[in-house]
Amino acid sequence: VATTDIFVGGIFPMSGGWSGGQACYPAAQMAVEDVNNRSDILQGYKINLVKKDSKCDAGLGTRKFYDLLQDSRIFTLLTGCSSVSTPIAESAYLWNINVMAYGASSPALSNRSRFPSFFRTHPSANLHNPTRIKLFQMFGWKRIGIISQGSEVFESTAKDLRTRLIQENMEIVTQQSFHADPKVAVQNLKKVDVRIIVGLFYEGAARKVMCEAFKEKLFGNRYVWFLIGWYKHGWHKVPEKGVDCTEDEMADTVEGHFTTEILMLNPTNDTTVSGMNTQEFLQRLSNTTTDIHLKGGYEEAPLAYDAIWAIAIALNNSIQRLQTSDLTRNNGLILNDMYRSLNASSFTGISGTVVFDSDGSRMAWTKVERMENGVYKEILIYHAEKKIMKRINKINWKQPPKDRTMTVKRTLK
Ligand code: ABU
Repeated sequence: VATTDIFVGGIFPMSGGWSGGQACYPAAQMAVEDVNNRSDILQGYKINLVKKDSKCDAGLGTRKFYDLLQDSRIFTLLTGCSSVSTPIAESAYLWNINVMAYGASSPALSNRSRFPSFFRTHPSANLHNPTRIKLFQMFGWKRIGIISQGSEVFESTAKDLRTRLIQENMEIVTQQSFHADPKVAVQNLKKVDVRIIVGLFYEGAARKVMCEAFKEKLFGNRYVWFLIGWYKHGWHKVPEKGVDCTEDEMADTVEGHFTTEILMLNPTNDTTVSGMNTQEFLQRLSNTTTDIHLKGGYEEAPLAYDAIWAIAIALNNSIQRLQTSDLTRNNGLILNDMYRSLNASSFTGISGTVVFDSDGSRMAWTKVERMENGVYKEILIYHAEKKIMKRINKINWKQPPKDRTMTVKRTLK
């Protein structure tokens, strides 16, 4: 039986600030095979994933996008990394292209007028902020410092955090931003004696910041760092150009830090649209690449898998509705109809229920972990909208650190 080819462009960062393509590409490819093997979806069609590596670099990613534009059969794109997804999503609709990000957390991407044809299975990083604030409240911390990399993904997250901290009558002691070198920004944190610090940056920058924190002695029992939870396993041990701290120094510095992350795996073991449950998915994923659990993007792999299913289901509906065999982006028919289909999407995926809100994004639970004795320990999960918290493990400390120097009042006798 003759089949018609469908071409989906896939931009995967195989290295760089978030090397999520390492595990997300095998997951997306697995979804492509699963969809192609189904007889009840896109029957008579075969999806082909055309892979490009952006290295999580906005310039290179944009160049790869232009490469993909040379083929008019590409009317839908998968993207990872906010810094790459942003310039692509800002212009893709002008070429009648839909963008589905499996790995873009930037809150700024939740903006239909700026990104008219953008959807994402990856939730917005703003979801971390109510969780951070919940923890600050639990431990009585009101003086908070923020240090972020100068990129829209982190700046828009920091802006939302600021607003929420002010609403909760908390003090933003300082907000520092840096581009290539965080030295001065870390020194400034030290100057104002802030003890509770939220760090918003990509993984490579995290190594630089934590090495500077070591040099400034901004670690240990008196300090609490909140970092992002999607860095690669063992991220602080990876050598980084310009970082001269030893592995032991890095290990001492990151000991005791918290991470927040959005739960990306369906918490139930329900059968999903693919017929697999989450355990079966993880088992199959582990067969795709050696030690895939140590690769960048392992946590996000369910989002990449579900992104292909979201595209396939929407396309299946559009093809039936349009009764067309013109699967190019030339006339914009596919873009408009898929937009409608994606907006109406609702299915049980490996990452949970896949539905897109009016900004093309989704909601989810968050998880808090803490590094204790060099390994991450799950502390709790939190659902900000429902205000439900489930504690998992106790924190191993005698008492929480204070958010300020204690002033001892002496009484003269
Ligand atoms: N969880 C990975 C997000 C990467 C990014 O937003 O660039």
